[in-house]
Amino acid sequence: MSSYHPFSLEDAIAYAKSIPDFFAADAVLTCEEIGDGNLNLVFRVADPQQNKSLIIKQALPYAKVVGESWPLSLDRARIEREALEIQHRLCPELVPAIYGGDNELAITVMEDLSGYTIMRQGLIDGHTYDHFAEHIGRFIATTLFYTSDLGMNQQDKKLQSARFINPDLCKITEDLIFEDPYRDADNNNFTEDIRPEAEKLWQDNELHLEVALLREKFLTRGEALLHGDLHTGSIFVTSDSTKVIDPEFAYYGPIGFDIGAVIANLLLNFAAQPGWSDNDAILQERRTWLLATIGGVWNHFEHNFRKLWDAHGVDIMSKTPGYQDLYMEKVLQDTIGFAGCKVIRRIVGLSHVADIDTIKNELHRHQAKVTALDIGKQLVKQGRSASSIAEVIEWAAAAAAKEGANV
Ligand code: SR1
Ligand code: MG
Repeated sequence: MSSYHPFSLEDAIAYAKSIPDFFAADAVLTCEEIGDGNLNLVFRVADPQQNKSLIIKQALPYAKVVGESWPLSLDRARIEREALEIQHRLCPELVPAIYGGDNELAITVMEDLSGYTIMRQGLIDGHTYDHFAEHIGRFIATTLFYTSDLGMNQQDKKLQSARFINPDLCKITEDLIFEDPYRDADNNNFTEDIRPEAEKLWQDNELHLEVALLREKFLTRGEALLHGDLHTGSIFVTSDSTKVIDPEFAYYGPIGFDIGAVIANLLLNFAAQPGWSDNDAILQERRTWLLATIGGVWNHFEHNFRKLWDAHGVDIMSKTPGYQDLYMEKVLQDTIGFAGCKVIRRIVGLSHVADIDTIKNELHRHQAKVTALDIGKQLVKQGRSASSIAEVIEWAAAAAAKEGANV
């Protein structure tokens, strides 16, 4: 019989005490449940006397955001821990340290990042992070290159991909990102003011064709071990450090999906900024930073990925002149298309973003949704013919220039 049971605060303390060489045997530990995500319990266990703490994350057997009617496999906790271990080995300074875990209890024990801010909240609060593009571009390039057929033994990659079959979490993405927003689905979630825009999405065949092509890539292209849910709520930041958490959606998929996720969430914050900026100068300054950061994320990813390919590529045929350029062009186009899908799902799909939903001013909130949908649709429709990240920046700026005119 399985020993699984959702942890109480006392269970979390008892488990934390069993981690070798962390807390002193006589330490008096405190514990709080701090999980604010859609799926899991998160406990922070601390020894205030010694100023030491750790995090215990436990998967629930269902989606917390919906309830027990939406069962989810506990194996996602193992997948998350193994993905974190690979990512930490490849980018130790960009991923929290893992202290332990238990597959049956569906828990992972890891470094506490209490001194950090969740990037989504940091952006909402008006902060900018000048090292972020370099850090996340390097994280994505390194973790994806070394888990792909370009950077690892191709037979080992096949065996590794078998450890990351993640059907329940992939189905969430397949439904919530690549299907529901494009039909009148029960799980959709939007305010009535946005219904006309949602209905346009349901009837837009040109859009549906591009989404079907992107969905096919998500379903079939096992290019690299993705993080799988790389939004700004999965990234902790300080002014000079970045840590990526929460890869429970990890699976072997198309490289552009992770880069697209980061860019989509920067664009969602871009669309939201009139609701958070006190005056036009601040608005322009923040939006300029967001657009520069979008360019920087792609450019740092591309630079690092090409450098790794040239120096450490394991596939002889991939050295064929011209192949790398074609490959990078495909990744750019996928990135843009996936980013568009990820923007659209956060406006009409089940799960939204605080950047937009917590804007107090109703008109600003409505405008942010309209701007985001405008950008998202453009990205999906134009992604397949794009040749530069500068086009994304132009489309976002053009959508912002229309604000007020199309609400
Ligand atoms: C039912 S889970 C909803 C969303 O939360 C996660 O962070 C993923 O983005 C997922 O799509
Ligand atoms: Mg998450």
